[in-house]
Amino acid sequence: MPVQIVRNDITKMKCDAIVNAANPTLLGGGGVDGAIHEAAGSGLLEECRTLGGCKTGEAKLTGAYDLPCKYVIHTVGPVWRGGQNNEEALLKSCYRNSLTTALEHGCETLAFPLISSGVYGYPKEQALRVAVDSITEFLTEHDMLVYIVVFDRSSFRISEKLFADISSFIDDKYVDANFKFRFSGRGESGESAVLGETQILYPAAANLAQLRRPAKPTKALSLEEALKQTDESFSEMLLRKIDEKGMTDAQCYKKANIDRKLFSKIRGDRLYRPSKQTAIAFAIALELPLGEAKDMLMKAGFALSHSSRFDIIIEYFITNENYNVFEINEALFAFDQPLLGA
Ligand code: AR6
Repeated sequence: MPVQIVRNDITKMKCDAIVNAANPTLLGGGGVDGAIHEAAGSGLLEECRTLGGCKTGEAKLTGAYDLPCKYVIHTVGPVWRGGQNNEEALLKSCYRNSLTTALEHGCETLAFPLISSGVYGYPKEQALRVAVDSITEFLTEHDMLVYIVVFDRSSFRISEKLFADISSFIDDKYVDANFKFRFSGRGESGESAVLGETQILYPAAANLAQLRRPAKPTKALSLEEALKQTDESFSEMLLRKIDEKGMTDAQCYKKANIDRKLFSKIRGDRLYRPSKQTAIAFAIALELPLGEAKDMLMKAGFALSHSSRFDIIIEYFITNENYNVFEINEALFAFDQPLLGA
């Protein structure tokens, strides 16, 4: 997962490098800067004294001393002055310069705090959006695992309207599913509403049409032979859909926010069983309508259930044709659900 949003203290991150939200003197301060200097020990301040400060939007690298990483990249975010004073461009350049510096020093993993979103006053929601956009843009050209480390839940607040919309969508679906289950035990499609959505767990049994076909009076098949005869697998469907959408593999796995190595595994193994989050991330990246998304999930042995808030939130975004994996993750986070790919 090339960009992961995690809740942690950045001084505890075991990455090749962590980024410090510093000030132009580079001589320490409060917030994340204070925490990093305290955890690194006095050697960090001594090295910082030799650097001659740092301009807003730029980045400078030091050793990490007592921290569990190799480097600290110090960057200076803009002070928020209402948003009309080049704040966004300067914040983007903090991310770009820090990422470039990390790349130049061979870093494969890097952790950012939400730069400028504390003492410097940048609104957290907007700061998060700039962080995600800048890092995603960089990762379309480079391979790196980047964490955005948020300290408090308020960094991750979706708009009240979106929250209310999703809440009422969950209420509708949740009530709907429970009602059908309790009072009739059967959904409109004739299948048990709850069980019909959740019980199909294995790809070999996923194709109901195939199950309904009369059994051929042939000799028993070995398991391997039987598996070969199942319909198109998840991996095959994924590759076919990528071609149909005219995407490259890289465009697809990057949009899904899936690691290249994991994608290669899926590509190379026709019967690969991805996790539910991975399967959903691909369905989102391919912008599949709900029916096809469910079909793809079924190939991996999963379903979207109305008895799971996570599933209903995914359904909400697909139904509203919003396929932005980061926005979906923000909403999942706001509703205390696991994130896609995390
Ligand atoms: N780990 C992760 N995130 C943290 C941590 C931590 N240990 N501590 C705070 N945050 P700030 P800025 C979050 O104020 O806005 C310093 O004095 C915090 O919740 O550290 O860029 C410098 O010397 C917030 O979301 O940095 C500068 O003078 C985010 O980190 C000035 O503050 C950034 O908050 C820089 O201000």
